[in-house]
Amino acid sequence: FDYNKVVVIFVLGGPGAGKGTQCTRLVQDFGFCHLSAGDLLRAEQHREGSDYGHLIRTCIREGTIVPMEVTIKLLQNAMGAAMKESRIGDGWTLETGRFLIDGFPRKMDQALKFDETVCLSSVTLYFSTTEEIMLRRLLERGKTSGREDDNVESIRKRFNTYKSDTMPVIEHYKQLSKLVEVDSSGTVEEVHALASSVVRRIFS
Ligand code: UP5
Ligand code: MG
Repeated sequence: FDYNKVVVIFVLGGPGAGKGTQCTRLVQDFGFCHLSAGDLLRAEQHREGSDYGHLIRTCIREGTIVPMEVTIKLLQNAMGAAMKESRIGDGWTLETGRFLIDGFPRKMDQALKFDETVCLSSVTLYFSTTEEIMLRRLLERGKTSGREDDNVESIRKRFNTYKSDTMPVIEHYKQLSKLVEVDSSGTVEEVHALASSVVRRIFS
C-alpha cells in the first residue's frame, strides 16, 4: 500500500503523561487509527511462538528500549492490517489512513529508521507535565493495571530512559518545527480540550 497517502502523528510524553488516555479521546473526535507501541510490544510478549517474549519482558521491566527492528516491524504490520481493513474499492478511507502512533519514536535511531523505511510524520504531539504528577498517576494505576512496570523501581528507570533517550527525539522534532507541546497537567477533560484544538488546527 501507499505510505505516501498516510498521515502519521507521533504522540510522545513521559511515562504516565496521559498519551494513551488522550489518544482514545482523539480517536473519538477525529477517527484516527491509534497504535500504541507499548501495547503492541506487550501483545507480542504474550503471543505464543514469539521469538521476542523474553527480550520484551526484560526491556519493559527495566524501562529500556526494545531494539527498534522489533517495534518498527510490529508498527508496520499493524498499519498494514488497519489499511487493509479499511479498503473501500481501490481507495482508502481517510480516517484509517490517519495514524496516531503513541509512545514512539522514543529514541533517535527509531525516529530516523521510521522516516527512512516507513514514512515521514506530519507532526509530534508532546504531552508534557512534571515527574511528580506522572509518578502519582502511575502509582495510582499500578494498584489495578497489572503492568509489570508500574512500580516505583521500574518507574524511576523509565524516567531515566525518557530523559536520556526520548528528550533528544523531542528536541529533534522541535528543531524541525514539527513539535506541538500540550500541557498535560490538568484534568483529562482540560488536556483533551487543548489536544483536540491543536489537532483541529493542524487539519484545517
Ligand atoms: N491519567 C491520564 N491522564 C490523566 C489526567 N489528566 N489526570 C489524572 N489522571 C490521568 O495514563 C496513565 C494513568 O494516568 C492512567 O491511569 C490514566 O487514567 C491516568 P496513560 O494515558 O496510560 O499515560 P501514558 O502516557 O500512556 O503512560 P504509559 O505508562 O503508557 O507510558 P509509557 O510511555 O511509560 O509506556 P508505553 O506503554 O508507551 O511503553 C512501555 C515500555 O515499552 C517502555 O518503557 C519500553 O520499555 C517499551 N517500549 C519500547 O521499547 N519501544 C517503544 O517504541 C515503545 C515502548
Ligand atoms: Mg500508554
